[in-house]
Amino acid sequence: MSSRLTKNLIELERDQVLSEVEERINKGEDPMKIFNECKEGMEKVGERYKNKEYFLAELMLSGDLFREATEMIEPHLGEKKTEGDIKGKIILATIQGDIHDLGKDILATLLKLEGFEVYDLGVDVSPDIVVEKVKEIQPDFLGFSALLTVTFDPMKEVIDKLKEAGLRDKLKIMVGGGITTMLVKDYIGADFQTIDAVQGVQYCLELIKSKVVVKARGGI
Ligand code: B12
Repeated sequence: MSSRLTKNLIELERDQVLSEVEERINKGEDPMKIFNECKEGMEKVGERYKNKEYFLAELMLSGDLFREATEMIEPHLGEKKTEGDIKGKIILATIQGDIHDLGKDILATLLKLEGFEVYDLGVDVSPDIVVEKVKEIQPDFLGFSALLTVTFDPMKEVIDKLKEAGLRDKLKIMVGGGITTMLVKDYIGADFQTIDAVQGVQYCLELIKSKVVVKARGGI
């Protein structure tokens, strides 16, 4: 059963959504729980759009409302680590043809809170720019956020070009976003897939931890 917050988001009841978020934040409730209820609402809005009950205008309103709600939630997610704690570098991008960025932005916030240095290339980014940035920044991770099926080939193109340049094995590649699956991960040649930003952060933390252990033991 969906919560009242989820239902109000589906119905695009802006005032009710924002006042409930504010109230629950002030009561000290887990911000990720509130966030996930909003996210569930967005999935349902997407279903209504698919079933032609909603149109582009409603999709846009839901995006704006979700952004407003997450802007209220974000400051309560935790303490940002200081510069000395930087754990690793990550490039994030929504690839060419896709302008969805709500999920990518929340992932960026969570990664920064854990002490990662995040290079967010934005939306509708061409494959060549991603490849250039990987060469320049030499990140530990590359994360694609994908909400449209048209992104699969350009994401694959980036990974193929990284292979050609001999850079593929120097970083781990994640793909996330509502429409992604393990099949998408395998098709584009990524290492990890999820539709949950927290799991993405967990994946990065675990790998960085094992890298530090290998280094401490005298490995690479
Ligand atoms: C809001 C929305 C919009 C907004 C986007 C606003 C914005 N600034 O992002 C607007 C109105 C602009 C929009 C436009 C369009 N949209 Co739209 N949109 C949505 C909707 C309803 C919600 C998406 C969303 O933000 N969800 C909330 C976030 C938080 O969830 P999320 O992105 O999945 O992210 C979470 C995780 O997946 C994870 N994550 C995300 N990225 C990553 C990356 C990594 C590395 C990791 C580890 C984790 C991770 O972290 C987040 C938190 O856990 C979806 C429905 C759906 N089911 O997703 C349709 C949907 C994605 N849109 C769709 C469509 C068709 C369109 C349009 C083509 C419509 C049109 N006719 O113009 C355009 C495309 C424009 C373009 N070129 O990109 C379709 C896509 C169908 C498909 N298979 O390709 C969907 C699925 C709706 C549907 N069911 O038909 N849309």
